Amino acid sequence: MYISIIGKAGSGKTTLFSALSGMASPTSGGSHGIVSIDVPDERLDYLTSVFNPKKTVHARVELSDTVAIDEGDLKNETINQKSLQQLRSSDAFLLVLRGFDNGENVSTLADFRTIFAEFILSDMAQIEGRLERMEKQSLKKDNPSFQQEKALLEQCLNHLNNERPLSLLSLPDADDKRVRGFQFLSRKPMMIVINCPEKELSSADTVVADLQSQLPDNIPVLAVCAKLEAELALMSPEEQAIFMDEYGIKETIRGRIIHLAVDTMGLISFLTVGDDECRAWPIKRGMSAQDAAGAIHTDLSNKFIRAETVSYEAL
Ligand SMILES: Nc1nc2c(ncn2[C@@H]2O[C@H](COP(=O)(O)OP(=O)(O)OP(=O)(O)O)[C@@H](O)[C@H]2O)c(=O)[nH]1
Ligand SMILES: [Mg+2]
Repeated sequence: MYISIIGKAGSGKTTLFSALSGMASPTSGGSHGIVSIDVPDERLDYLTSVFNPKKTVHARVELSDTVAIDEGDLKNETINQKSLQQLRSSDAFLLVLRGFDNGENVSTLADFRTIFAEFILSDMAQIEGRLERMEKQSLKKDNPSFQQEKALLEQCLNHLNNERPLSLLSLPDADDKRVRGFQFLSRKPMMIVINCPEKELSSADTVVADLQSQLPDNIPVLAVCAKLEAELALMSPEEQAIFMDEYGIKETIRGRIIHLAVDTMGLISFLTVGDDECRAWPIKRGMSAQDAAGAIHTDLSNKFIRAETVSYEAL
Protein backbone atom coordinates (compact mmCIF):
# COMPACT_ATOMS: atom_id res chain seq x y z
CA MET A 1 0.00 0.00 0.00
CA TYR A 2 1.45 3.24 -1.13
CA ILE A 3 0.37 6.61 0.25
CA SER A 4 1.54 9.98 -1.02
CA ILE A 5 1.77 12.89 1.37
CA ILE A 6 0.43 15.87 -0.55
CA GLY A 7 -0.35 19.51 0.17
CA LYS A 8 0.43 23.08 -0.76
CA ALA A 9 3.96 24.47 -0.52
CA GLY A 10 5.12 24.96 3.06
CA SER A 11 2.17 23.10 4.62
CA GLY A 12 4.56 20.81 6.49
CA LYS A 13 4.68 17.72 4.26
CA THR A 14 8.38 17.11 4.80
CA THR A 15 8.12 17.84 8.52
CA LEU A 16 5.31 15.30 8.78
CA PHE A 17 7.34 12.83 6.76
CA SER A 18 10.23 13.29 9.20
CA ALA A 19 7.88 12.64 12.09
CA LEU A 20 6.72 9.42 10.44
CA SER A 21 10.12 8.20 9.31
CA GLY A 22 12.27 9.42 12.17
CA MET A 23 14.64 10.98 9.63
CA ALA A 24 15.79 14.54 10.24
CA SER A 25 14.22 17.18 7.95
CA PRO A 26 16.32 18.66 5.19
CA THR A 27 17.08 22.29 5.99
CA SER A 28 14.75 23.90 3.48
CA GLY A 29 11.94 22.84 1.17
CA GLY A 30 12.11 19.82 -1.06
CA SER A 31 11.07 16.25 -0.45
CA HIS A 32 12.49 13.26 1.17
CA GLY A 33 11.71 9.94 -0.45
CA ILE A 34 9.84 6.93 0.80
CA VAL A 35 9.50 5.26 4.16
CA SER A 36 8.03 1.85 4.79
CA ILE A 37 6.19 1.35 8.08
CA ASP A 38 5.02 -1.92 9.60
CA VAL A 39 1.37 -2.01 10.60
CA PRO A 40 1.36 -2.83 14.32
CA ASP A 41 -0.67 -5.97 15.00
CA GLU A 42 -0.91 -7.51 18.47
CA ARG A 43 -2.33 -10.69 17.02
CA LEU A 44 0.75 -11.22 14.92
CA ASP A 45 2.98 -10.63 17.96
CA TYR A 46 1.01 -13.23 19.88
CA LEU A 47 1.12 -15.78 17.05
CA THR A 48 4.86 -15.24 16.76
CA SER A 49 5.28 -16.05 20.44
CA VAL A 50 3.26 -19.27 19.97
CA PHE A 51 4.72 -20.53 16.68
CA ASN A 52 8.24 -19.20 17.09
CA PRO A 53 8.78 -18.87 13.31
CA LYS A 54 12.04 -18.08 11.50
CA LYS A 55 10.58 -14.70 10.58
CA THR A 56 7.59 -12.47 11.17
CA VAL A 57 6.28 -10.24 8.39
CA HIS A 58 3.92 -7.39 9.19
CA ALA A 59 1.58 -5.76 6.70
CA ARG A 60 3.34 -2.69 5.44
CA VAL A 61 2.38 0.82 4.42
CA GLU A 62 4.72 2.93 2.31
CA LEU A 63 4.54 6.69 2.63
CA SER A 64 6.21 9.18 0.36
CA ASP A 65 6.78 12.90 0.49
CA THR A 66 5.82 14.63 -2.76
CA VAL A 67 6.27 17.99 -4.44
CA ALA A 68 3.89 20.78 -3.49
CA ILE A 69 0.63 21.15 -5.39
CA ASP A 70 -0.87 24.56 -6.06
CA GLU A 71 -3.71 25.93 -8.12
CA GLY A 72 -3.32 24.98 -11.78
CA ASP A 73 -0.50 22.46 -11.24
CA LEU A 74 -2.51 19.37 -12.08
CA LYS A 75 -5.09 20.87 -14.37
CA ASN A 76 -2.40 22.36 -16.56
CA GLU A 77 0.09 19.58 -15.88
CA THR A 78 2.77 22.08 -14.87
CA ILE A 79 3.81 19.61 -12.21
CA ASN A 80 6.59 17.35 -13.52
CA GLN A 81 5.67 14.01 -15.07
CA LYS A 82 7.47 11.99 -12.44
CA SER A 83 5.47 13.62 -9.65
CA LEU A 84 2.23 13.22 -11.58
CA GLN A 85 3.00 9.55 -12.11
CA GLN A 86 3.77 9.19 -8.43
CA LEU A 87 0.37 10.67 -7.57
CA ARG A 88 -1.42 8.42 -10.04
CA SER A 89 0.23 5.27 -8.77
CA SER A 90 -0.69 6.03 -5.13
CA ASP A 91 -3.27 3.92 -3.36
CA ALA A 92 -4.35 6.82 -1.16
CA PHE A 93 -3.46 10.40 -0.24
CA LEU A 94 -2.56 12.02 3.02
CA LEU A 95 -3.33 15.70 2.57
CA VAL A 96 -1.47 18.09 4.88
CA LEU A 97 -3.23 21.41 5.51
CA ARG A 98 -1.34 24.29 7.10
CA GLY A 99 -2.94 25.22 10.39
CA PHE A 100 0.00 27.22 11.76
CA ASP A 101 0.71 30.87 11.13
CA ASN A 102 3.56 31.52 8.69
CA GLY A 103 2.71 35.15 8.08
CA GLU A 104 -0.13 34.27 5.74
CA ASN A 105 -3.72 33.63 6.79
CA VAL A 106 -4.59 30.12 7.86
CA SER A 107 -7.35 28.71 5.75
CA THR A 108 -7.48 24.96 5.87
CA LEU A 109 -10.80 24.83 4.05
CA ALA A 110 -9.61 26.98 1.14
CA ASP A 111 -6.41 24.94 0.86
CA PHE A 112 -8.43 21.74 0.86
CA ARG A 113 -10.68 23.10 -1.88
CA THR A 114 -7.71 24.10 -4.04
CA ILE A 115 -6.25 20.59 -4.03
CA PHE A 116 -9.62 18.88 -4.28
CA ALA A 117 -10.48 21.00 -7.34
CA GLU A 118 -7.12 20.17 -8.93
CA PHE A 119 -7.85 16.46 -8.59
CA ILE A 120 -11.24 16.85 -10.21
CA LEU A 121 -9.87 19.02 -13.03
CA SER A 122 -6.99 16.65 -13.65
CA ASP A 123 -9.37 13.69 -13.98
CA MET A 124 -11.60 15.69 -16.31
CA ALA A 125 -8.67 16.64 -18.53
CA GLN A 126 -7.58 13.01 -18.65
CA ILE A 127 -11.05 11.82 -19.67
CA GLU A 128 -11.51 14.55 -22.24
CA GLY A 129 -8.16 13.67 -23.80
CA ARG A 130 -9.07 10.01 -23.95
CA LEU A 131 -12.51 10.72 -25.46
CA GLU A 132 -10.93 12.93 -28.10
CA ARG A 133 -8.46 10.22 -29.06
CA MET A 134 -11.28 7.68 -29.18
CA GLU A 135 -13.26 9.94 -31.46
CA LYS A 136 -10.42 9.74 -33.98
CA GLN A 137 -10.39 5.95 -33.96
CA SER A 138 -13.51 5.80 -36.11
CA LEU A 139 -12.82 2.25 -37.34
CA LYS A 140 -13.32 0.87 -33.85
CA LYS A 141 -16.59 2.66 -33.23
CA ASP A 142 -18.80 -0.40 -33.63
CA ASN A 143 -16.71 -2.45 -31.29
CA PRO A 144 -18.80 -3.13 -28.11
CA SER A 145 -15.94 -2.74 -25.65
CA PHE A 146 -15.13 0.61 -27.27
CA GLN A 147 -18.74 1.69 -26.78
CA GLN A 148 -18.71 0.51 -23.18
CA GLU A 149 -15.55 2.43 -22.38
CA LYS A 150 -16.94 5.56 -23.99
CA ALA A 151 -20.20 5.35 -22.02
CA LEU A 152 -18.31 4.76 -18.80
CA LEU A 153 -15.99 7.71 -19.37
CA GLU A 154 -18.94 9.94 -20.15
CA GLN A 155 -20.61 8.83 -16.95
CA CYS A 156 -17.43 9.72 -15.01
CA LEU A 157 -17.18 13.07 -16.76
CA ASN A 158 -20.77 13.94 -15.90
CA HIS A 159 -20.14 13.13 -12.30
CA LEU A 160 -16.98 15.30 -12.23
CA ASN A 161 -18.85 18.14 -13.92
CA ASN A 162 -21.00 18.31 -10.79
CA GLU A 163 -17.82 18.81 -8.77
CA ARG A 164 -18.14 15.38 -7.24
CA PRO A 165 -14.99 13.27 -6.83
CA LEU A 166 -15.00 9.87 -8.51
CA SER A 167 -14.61 8.25 -5.09
CA LEU A 168 -18.33 8.93 -4.66
CA LEU A 169 -19.36 7.24 -7.89
CA SER A 170 -20.50 3.70 -7.24
CA LEU A 171 -19.88 1.38 -10.15
CA PRO A 172 -20.42 -2.31 -10.81
CA ASP A 173 -17.26 -4.42 -10.33
CA ALA A 174 -16.44 -4.71 -14.02
CA ASP A 175 -16.63 -0.94 -14.53
CA ASP A 176 -14.71 -0.32 -11.35
CA LYS A 177 -11.92 -2.49 -12.72
CA ARG A 178 -11.90 -0.59 -16.01
CA VAL A 179 -11.82 2.75 -14.23
CA ARG A 180 -8.93 1.57 -12.05
CA GLY A 181 -6.73 1.41 -15.13
CA PHE A 182 -6.99 5.18 -15.48
CA GLN A 183 -5.66 5.79 -11.95
CA PHE A 184 -7.98 8.76 -11.46
CA LEU A 185 -6.83 10.99 -8.62
CA SER A 186 -10.28 11.84 -7.27
CA ARG A 187 -11.18 8.17 -6.97
CA LYS A 188 -8.47 7.43 -4.42
CA PRO A 189 -9.17 7.48 -0.68
CA MET A 190 -7.99 10.61 1.09
CA MET A 191 -7.21 11.50 4.69
CA ILE A 192 -6.42 14.91 6.05
CA VAL A 193 -3.87 16.02 8.61
CA ILE A 194 -4.22 19.56 9.91
CA ASN A 195 -0.76 20.73 10.87
CA CYS A 196 -1.66 22.92 13.82
CA PRO A 197 0.47 24.92 16.25
CA GLU A 198 1.43 23.45 19.60
CA LYS A 199 -0.91 25.72 21.49
CA GLU A 200 -3.91 24.41 19.58
CA LEU A 201 -3.26 20.78 20.39
CA SER A 202 -5.42 20.99 23.49
CA SER A 203 -8.38 22.00 21.32
CA ALA A 204 -7.57 19.59 18.49
CA ASP A 205 -11.03 18.01 18.61
CA THR A 206 -12.68 21.36 17.88
CA VAL A 207 -10.23 22.14 15.08
CA VAL A 208 -11.00 18.77 13.50
CA ALA A 209 -14.77 19.04 13.93
CA ASP A 210 -14.77 22.57 12.48
CA LEU A 211 -13.12 21.49 9.27
CA GLN A 212 -14.95 18.20 8.99
CA SER A 213 -18.33 19.91 9.18
CA GLN A 214 -17.41 21.95 6.10
CA LEU A 215 -16.00 19.17 3.97
CA PRO A 216 -18.21 17.87 1.20
CA ASP A 217 -17.63 14.24 2.08
CA ASN A 218 -16.81 11.95 4.86
CA ILE A 219 -13.05 12.50 4.76
CA PRO A 220 -11.25 11.48 7.97
CA VAL A 221 -9.34 14.32 9.65
CA LEU A 222 -6.58 14.36 12.28
CA ALA A 223 -4.91 17.35 13.89
CA VAL A 224 -1.25 17.12 14.83
CA CYS A 225 1.69 19.43 15.35
CA ALA A 226 4.14 18.06 12.81
CA LYS A 227 7.08 20.05 14.15
CA LEU A 228 6.59 18.69 17.65
CA GLU A 229 6.09 15.17 16.33
CA ALA A 230 9.25 15.42 14.23
CA GLU A 231 11.23 16.39 17.33
CA LEU A 232 9.61 13.55 19.24
CA ALA A 233 10.56 11.03 16.56
CA LEU A 234 14.25 11.80 17.04
CA MET A 235 14.20 11.14 20.81
CA SER A 236 15.07 8.02 22.76
CA PRO A 237 12.07 5.98 23.98
CA GLU A 238 12.61 7.26 27.55
CA GLU A 239 12.64 10.89 26.42
CA GLN A 240 9.62 10.24 24.22
CA ALA A 241 7.58 8.97 27.18
CA ILE A 242 8.32 12.10 29.23
CA PHE A 243 7.64 14.41 26.28
CA MET A 244 4.37 12.71 25.36
CA ASP A 245 3.20 12.91 28.93
CA GLU A 246 4.04 16.61 29.08
CA TYR A 247 2.08 17.45 25.91
CA GLY A 248 -0.74 14.99 26.53
CA ILE A 249 0.11 13.01 23.35
CA LYS A 250 -1.38 9.54 23.80
CA GLU A 251 -0.15 7.76 20.71
CA THR A 252 2.74 8.66 18.41
CA ILE A 253 1.81 10.06 15.05
CA ARG A 254 3.12 6.97 13.34
CA GLY A 255 0.58 4.73 15.09
CA ARG A 256 -2.27 7.18 14.58
CA ILE A 257 -1.62 7.64 10.89
CA ILE A 258 -1.05 3.97 10.17
CA HIS A 259 -4.31 3.00 11.85
CA LEU A 260 -6.16 5.76 10.04
CA ALA A 261 -4.65 4.72 6.70
CA VAL A 262 -5.55 1.07 7.12
CA ASP A 263 -9.08 2.05 8.04
CA THR A 264 -9.50 4.60 5.26
CA MET A 265 -8.30 2.17 2.64
CA GLY A 266 -10.75 -0.44 3.97
CA LEU A 267 -8.02 -2.96 4.72
CA ILE A 268 -7.85 -5.88 7.10
CA SER A 269 -5.13 -8.49 7.48
CA PHE A 270 -5.44 -12.18 7.25
CA LEU A 271 -2.82 -14.09 9.12
CA THR A 272 -0.83 -17.13 8.15
CA VAL A 273 1.27 -19.10 10.59
CA GLY A 274 3.95 -21.78 10.36
CA ASP A 275 7.50 -22.68 11.31
CA ASP A 276 8.91 -20.58 8.49
CA GLU A 277 6.95 -17.41 8.94
CA CYS A 278 4.03 -15.73 10.64
CA ARG A 279 2.62 -13.11 8.37
CA ALA A 280 -0.11 -10.50 8.07
CA TRP A 281 -1.42 -10.14 4.51
CA PRO A 282 -3.30 -6.93 3.80
CA ILE A 283 -6.56 -7.46 1.92
CA LYS A 284 -9.70 -5.43 1.29
CA ARG A 285 -12.38 -5.85 3.92
CA GLY A 286 -15.14 -8.10 2.58
CA MET A 287 -12.96 -10.13 0.20
CA SER A 288 -13.83 -13.80 -0.14
CA ALA A 289 -11.35 -16.41 1.10
CA GLN A 290 -10.63 -17.28 -2.52
CA ASP A 291 -9.69 -13.70 -3.46
CA ALA A 292 -7.74 -13.31 -0.24
CA ALA A 293 -5.69 -16.39 -1.14
CA GLY A 294 -4.64 -14.52 -4.28
CA ALA A 295 -2.82 -12.01 -2.07
CA ILE A 296 -0.32 -14.80 -1.36
CA HIS A 297 -0.13 -16.21 -4.87
CA THR A 298 -2.51 -16.08 -7.84
CA ASP A 299 -2.26 -19.89 -8.09
CA LEU A 300 -3.78 -20.21 -4.65
CA SER A 301 -6.75 -18.28 -5.89
CA ASN A 302 -7.01 -19.86 -9.37
CA LYS A 303 -6.69 -23.42 -8.10
CA PHE A 304 -8.65 -22.80 -4.94
CA ILE A 305 -10.49 -25.81 -3.52
CA ARG A 306 -11.67 -24.79 -0.09
CA ALA A 307 -10.63 -22.91 3.00
CA GLU A 308 -10.93 -23.91 6.58
CA THR A 309 -10.83 -20.70 8.53
CA VAL A 310 -10.63 -19.99 12.21
CA SER A 311 -11.05 -16.57 13.73
CA TYR A 312 -8.22 -15.25 15.83
CA GLU A 313 -10.44 -15.00 18.92
CA ALA A 314 -11.50 -18.64 18.59
CA LEU A 315 -7.89 -19.73 18.18
N1 LIG B 1 5.23 26.85 13.44
C1 LIG B 1 5.26 25.71 12.76
N2 LIG B 1 6.04 25.64 11.68
C2 LIG B 1 6.05 24.49 10.99
C3 LIG B 1 5.28 23.37 11.35
N3 LIG B 1 5.49 22.39 10.46
C4 LIG B 1 6.36 22.90 9.55
N4 LIG B 1 6.70 24.16 9.88
C5 LIG B 1 7.64 25.03 9.18
O1 LIG B 1 7.11 25.36 7.91
C6 LIG B 1 8.13 25.36 6.94
C7 LIG B 1 7.77 24.41 5.83
O2 LIG B 1 7.74 23.08 6.33
P1 LIG B 1 8.04 21.84 5.38
O3 LIG B 1 7.81 20.63 6.19
O4 LIG B 1 9.33 21.97 4.68
O5 LIG B 1 6.85 22.04 4.35
P2 LIG B 1 6.63 21.32 2.95
O6 LIG B 1 5.17 21.18 2.80
O7 LIG B 1 7.45 20.10 2.87
O8 LIG B 1 7.19 22.43 1.98
P3 LIG B 1 7.63 22.25 0.43
O9 LIG B 1 8.36 20.96 0.29
O10 LIG B 1 8.46 23.45 0.18
O11 LIG B 1 6.36 22.27 -0.33
C8 LIG B 1 9.42 24.95 7.66
O12 LIG B 1 10.12 26.14 7.96
C9 LIG B 1 8.93 24.30 8.90
O13 LIG B 1 9.84 24.43 9.97
C10 LIG B 1 4.48 23.48 12.52
O14 LIG B 1 3.78 22.53 12.92
N5 LIG B 1 4.50 24.66 13.18
MG1 LIG C 1 8.79 19.44 1.45
